[in-house]
Amino acid sequence: GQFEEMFIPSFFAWFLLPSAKDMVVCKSMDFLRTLDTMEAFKKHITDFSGKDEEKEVDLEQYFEAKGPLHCTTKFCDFGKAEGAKEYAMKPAVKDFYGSTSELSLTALFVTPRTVGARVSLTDEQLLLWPDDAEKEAESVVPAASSLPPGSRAHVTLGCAEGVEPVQTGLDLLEILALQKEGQQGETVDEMELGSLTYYGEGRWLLSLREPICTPVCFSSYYQ
Ligand code: 2AM
Repeated sequence: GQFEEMFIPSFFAWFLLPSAKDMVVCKSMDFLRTLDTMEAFKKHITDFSGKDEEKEVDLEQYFEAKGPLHCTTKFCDFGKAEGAKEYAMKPAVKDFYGSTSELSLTALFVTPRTVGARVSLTDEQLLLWPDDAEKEAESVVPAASSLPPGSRAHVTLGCAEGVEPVQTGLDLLEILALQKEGQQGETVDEMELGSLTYYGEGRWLLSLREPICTPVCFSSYYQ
């Protein structure tokens, strides 16, 4: 019949509930505001300003937030993405659809392209994580497929002008790949929120002392 064909969404995700969204935005804005006034950041300002060493960078203005805050599980592109239909039909996806849980944000990161939060998934949440999410990034981040499942999980908090949100997960994987290779980065500061490390080329990671826990609903987006 006419209702049998399943309409596959743009993407499946855990969506932050409205009550939690403001708190997360607030904390990330606080972080950006602190970061761009730090001497360590100013030392590497050309990562963000291009050649101009004198230029001030206002990170709050630099990034633009887009759409509802969420952690994508599977980008489906209305069924056009590889594995979209298989994912939509997974028993776990049906079982958990519309259910609420808590996401644990364990780090904030900034690059010249994106700002995001790293998400540490629970074993139950990993049931909704696609097997090939990390491997799909291999052409951009060669070491991605050797990272554990869920490594790519993140919330995009903002993108620089002209940058698509898919970049945020790739930026996170790049930092995790550097860590795995044994690059310690340069721990620049103990901030109130946690310890801040610089990985070169404008890549900053703040490991949160206390994870930010936020209520979410597993659902999908059709626009
Ligand atoms: P995001 O998960 O980093 O925010 C719609 O474009 C959503 O799907 C965005 O949230 C975006 O990035 C994510 N997205 C877009 N293209 C993607 C891709 N090729 N792989 C994974 N996620 C993608």
